[in-house]
Amino acid sequence: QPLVTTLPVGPNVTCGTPFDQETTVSDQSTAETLANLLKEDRRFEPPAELAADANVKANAYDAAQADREGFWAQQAERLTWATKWDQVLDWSNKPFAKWFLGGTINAAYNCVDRHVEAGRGDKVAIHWVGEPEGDTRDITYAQLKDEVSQAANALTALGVGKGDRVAIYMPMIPEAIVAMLACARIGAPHTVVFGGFSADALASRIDDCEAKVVVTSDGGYRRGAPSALKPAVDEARTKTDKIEKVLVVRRTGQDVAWDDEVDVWWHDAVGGASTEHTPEAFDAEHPLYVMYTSGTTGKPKGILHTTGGYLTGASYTHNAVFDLKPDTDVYWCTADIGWVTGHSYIVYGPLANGVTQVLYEGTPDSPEPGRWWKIIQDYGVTLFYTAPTAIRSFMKQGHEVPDKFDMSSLRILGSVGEPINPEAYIWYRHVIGGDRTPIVDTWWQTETGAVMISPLPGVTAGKPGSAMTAIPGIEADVVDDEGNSVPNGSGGYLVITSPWPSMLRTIWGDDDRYADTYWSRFKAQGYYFAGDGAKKDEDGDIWVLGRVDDVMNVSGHRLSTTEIESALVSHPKVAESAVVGASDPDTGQAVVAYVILRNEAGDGGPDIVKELSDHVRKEIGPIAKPRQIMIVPELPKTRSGKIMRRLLRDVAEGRDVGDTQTLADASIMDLISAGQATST
Ligand code: 6R9
Repeated sequence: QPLVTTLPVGPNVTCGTPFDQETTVSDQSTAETLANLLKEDRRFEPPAELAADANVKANAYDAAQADREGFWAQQAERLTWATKWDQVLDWSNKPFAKWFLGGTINAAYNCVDRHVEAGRGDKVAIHWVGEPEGDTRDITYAQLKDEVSQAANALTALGVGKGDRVAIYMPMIPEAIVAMLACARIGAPHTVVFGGFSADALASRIDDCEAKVVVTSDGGYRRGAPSALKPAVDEARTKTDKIEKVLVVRRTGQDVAWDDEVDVWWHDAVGGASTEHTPEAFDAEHPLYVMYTSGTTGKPKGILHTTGGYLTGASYTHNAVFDLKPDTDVYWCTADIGWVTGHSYIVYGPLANGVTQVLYEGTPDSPEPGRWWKIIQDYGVTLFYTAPTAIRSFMKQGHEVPDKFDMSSLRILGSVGEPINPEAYIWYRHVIGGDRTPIVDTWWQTETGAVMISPLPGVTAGKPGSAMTAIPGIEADVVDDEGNSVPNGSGGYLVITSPWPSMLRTIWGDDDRYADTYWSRFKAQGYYFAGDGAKKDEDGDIWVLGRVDDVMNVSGHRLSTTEIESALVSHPKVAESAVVGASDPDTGQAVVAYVILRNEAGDGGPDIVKELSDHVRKEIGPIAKPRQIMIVPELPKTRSGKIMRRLLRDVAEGRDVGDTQTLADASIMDLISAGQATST
């Protein structure tokens, strides 16, 4: 079946209208659209060899459905428990779940010690690659165990006890992982704050979860130069009085201000500590970490994950989705540990599974544009996990850069963070994966803790742009306003219909906000509301369309920003685009597109705006034609790489651009506002 690119919704009809109402869009464009979409109707079957030897086969879906709790109990057996649970799930106090009741476990023991005890101490856990060339370190599981034990002893000596919160504000160096595991080992929930966040953002998070110790470093390397971190912690200390001690790793050797009462060098405190440390077993529901994420209001939400269920989810999904073969695979996830992807798919999932992985400190194109591909070549990376925004920026540079490297070791490619447009998917598969590698487009959230919807590389015939179906053990659906499952061919809201082990347990300190944000929208059904729009295609496969606030309603037609962006990016002159719905007196909302051209397209020529507008009309239909197209040099992104559509909407609607605190480079907004003046 062709991919349906416009949600089939007619005037005055909300989500969930059956596909046959598409007939309300009755002009020549429908035929045109379908013709174009047929071109996109590609499927990629799993390679036969991979399918034959896959960790998870097709029968897992039915088995999990037949006995969901039994299935999860089986997955929990991947871990080593000090005491086995006596009840898998307690869902009597909805929406507050408890998993593996009565079980006790230590997450750090599972990520480190047990591999050493099993005779794999000499196996490399981390191939660390610093940004300065040649600055590398290989760390075995035995060495990791010693360092984590030392750090656990050092944190204890600094007064950190079970239940105390520790903030971690670090570059991508091994000590960041050591610090996280040391916290887990002593039962002190960590809150990792991305190193790109400002002192204000750091202070407000520390304040909210009352972290008494901060682990940081003097700095890290970014774009060929040392960039400082410690000064932001010093500044944060002027904004919150919660911080008692600051543990500082010396990474760059740059000068740092020093307060003898508070600051402690890592190499003194950790370096001087004993490598003997006995991990304590904690209750399965003991808090493991708090990860802050932005919500619809200004105040970030502290998403709480607990120990047993979270680790079960991270370990199982990492094994299933990447078809992990721990003895032979070399895994690399390019996320920063400051985001949930770094937590679940650099630290907890991969280390619980005992893999060898690459950890890279710096920027993708430093000192040269092919740095990432060189790392894949040098370390023989087999499993690679990154984000569409990175893929699109590599597309901009052209395939000549990756073509210079031997990446034949790769066997599976992953994508996460936003919908991957078919153009990027095809480029990723072809240029990076040599047309051999399945792509797993993994949909999940900080809140879900682990992947929820994804192809399975040995089972699923992937469709470019679709996250496909919920993985075994997870039950997801697309529902209409009333919470009814929509028929195939229709769009609606993405929900998860039953609890899962790695689900968030609450928002730190705010149970009401937790219940309200995620469980009130479909309270009658008891569904988790993800905040994303999605559609089911004619096969019932799921296409995630983006946040529901990014879904536009133009003249009663529901359009996805992602779909129009995807259409724009499929034009040969376009490198990247962002689309927003701006309020419009005639049509309710109107489509406004911001476009970055490819280098080789120059300024695009005199008719570029018309050309692109016609292209969107041709790809999707006249309804999707942008009211305005602005050619811009950059797009405003959060530090995790998500396009800040709110700011673009402000520009499109002629408002002052408000708070840009989480913007990676605030000067971009000036460029865009200036660009608007010349292109409208
Ligand atoms: C893991 C992570 C969550 C939001 C989520 C959705 C978007 C993530 C996606 C995707 C389409 C995918 N998202 N993965 N959309 N396809 N494969 O990114 O967590 O930072 O909390 O973001 O990201 O909109 O709701 P988080």
